[in-house]
Amino acid sequence: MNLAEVLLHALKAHGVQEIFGIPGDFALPFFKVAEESAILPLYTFSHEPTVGYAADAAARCHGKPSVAAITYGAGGFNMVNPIAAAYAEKSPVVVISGGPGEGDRNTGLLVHHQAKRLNSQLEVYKEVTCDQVILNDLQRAPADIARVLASCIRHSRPVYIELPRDLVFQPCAPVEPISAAPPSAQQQATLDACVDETLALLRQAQSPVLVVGVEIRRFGIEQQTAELARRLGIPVVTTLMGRGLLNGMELPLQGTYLGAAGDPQLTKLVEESDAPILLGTILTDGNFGVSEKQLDFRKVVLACDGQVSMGYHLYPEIALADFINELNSRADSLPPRKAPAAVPARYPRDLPADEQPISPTDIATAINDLFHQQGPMPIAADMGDCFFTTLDIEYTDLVAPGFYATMGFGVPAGFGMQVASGRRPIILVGDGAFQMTGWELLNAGRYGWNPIVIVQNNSSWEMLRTFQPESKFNDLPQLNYARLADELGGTGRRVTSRRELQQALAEAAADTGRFQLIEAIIDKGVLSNTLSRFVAGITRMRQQAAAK
Ligand code: TPW
Ligand code: MG
Repeated sequence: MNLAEVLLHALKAHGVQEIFGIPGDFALPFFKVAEESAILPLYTFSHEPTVGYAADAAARCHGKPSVAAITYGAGGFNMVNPIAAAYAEKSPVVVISGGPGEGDRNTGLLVHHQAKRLNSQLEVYKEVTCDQVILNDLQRAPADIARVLASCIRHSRPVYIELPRDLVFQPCAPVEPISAAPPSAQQQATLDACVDETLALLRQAQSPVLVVGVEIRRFGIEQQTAELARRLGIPVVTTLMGRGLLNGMELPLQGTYLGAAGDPQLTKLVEESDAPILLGTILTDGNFGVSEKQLDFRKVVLACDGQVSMGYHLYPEIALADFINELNSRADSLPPRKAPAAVPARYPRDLPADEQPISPTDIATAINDLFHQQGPMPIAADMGDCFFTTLDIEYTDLVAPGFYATMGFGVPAGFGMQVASGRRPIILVGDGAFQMTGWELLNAGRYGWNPIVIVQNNSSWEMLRTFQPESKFNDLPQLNYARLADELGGTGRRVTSRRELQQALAEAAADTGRFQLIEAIIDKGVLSNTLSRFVAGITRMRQQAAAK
């Protein structure tokens, strides 16, 4: 086998199911092998950010690494932001970049696409990946590939593999995957001490609460977490990024904690708890910032990033799964508690088919109605009010840049989702975000992807306007997105009333032959319920801060 085939087989053996990419001359040899060997399916796009977002979404969706392949320099630098997003939100994306070969390195000339040094791209990617390698040593390549792919899975974060273009066809030995080592005596002792302290805390606590976050999904331990919640008998909330976790499982789930932007009961439950146990919860301002001051971190047990912290103690090298499993096996030693009943989430239903203008909440309502008629569909959302709109939609598989909050994610993520799940997604996107990556719908037809895309068109960067209403730059140009859809190979419908919205959604759902785009005209200043509360919460906090 040659080096590229060795790499492709190793990817497959590590669970990778597809490659997204855009080639260039440094990457042409790898793409040739990828296409002709057909070891993994290859999907190409128009612009590199889409490659990164699609791989990120696919990885989130099937819980296995996914590949984003690009050329050196112009391609690689173009994809830094999506990989930064994947790093921040813990999505296991394998970046494969073509790279300069030995011959390119020794000419004394600058190589085209070279920014500063030949290794500049590697250096930049070191900031946004958890492991990296340039495969410039054929002897070491199999071990390096094994190490990097193991890191990707262990940390659930992106990794970077650069493939010098002149080594692609060189013979190479196959990769032996690394099997996880059993915990050392030292690690076991750390785990025991950590669980002892957690149980002691729980024994005394008056109002403990489990706050579960996105790592539970990334590491595939939702069942174990649900079991723990039942055994402990304490209420459970999810974070914004963890919304939809534990869906359909039997446990005392209370809802999604949103701080000042959320249900005040839930906010109180978390912020006044004397033992909040945060499992796999990335501490972000989106998750906690709106109320950060209220959460007393001296009382918090935080299990995330492969460690557990508690008050002033830090227990290193504890995998979340091990922590949860150990708690599960020892939870019976605690006095029994009776958790409150699960709070059934309530979502808006039964959109009136009238001539009223459309609000973001109407879009959520129409989608809920559709789900009740024909079953749920997965959703990919962009950043903008469309993201907050999803909070009024029933729990369903959702990918969204909930913490890193990058725009341009929605349409590419919908593709990644459709590839990974084989299901038709709904894509929610604002007009501003659509202007970044909506064009990629051009590529849907050739792969048979048929998402239903809902563009919330307010001719505005409305989310920014809510924070800074005086700025005229938040006005966006007018464009007929529905007509554009027809040009791009789909079917477009522009709707201005709730009646038209309902009808367009029914027609789009019925037409599965090509992608469907519904352009919903929304007046400026009309926000989703959650964004309204978010703005009100932040304004309140700013006023309080100013008054101090
Ligand atoms: C890659 C900053 C956050 S929200 C927003 C901007 C520019 C406006 C979104 O406008 P859109 O949605 O899509 O029309 P809506 O509902 O607010 O009208 N660049 C990137 N990411 C982010 N987050 C920004 C800028 C931003
Ligand atoms: Mg907008």
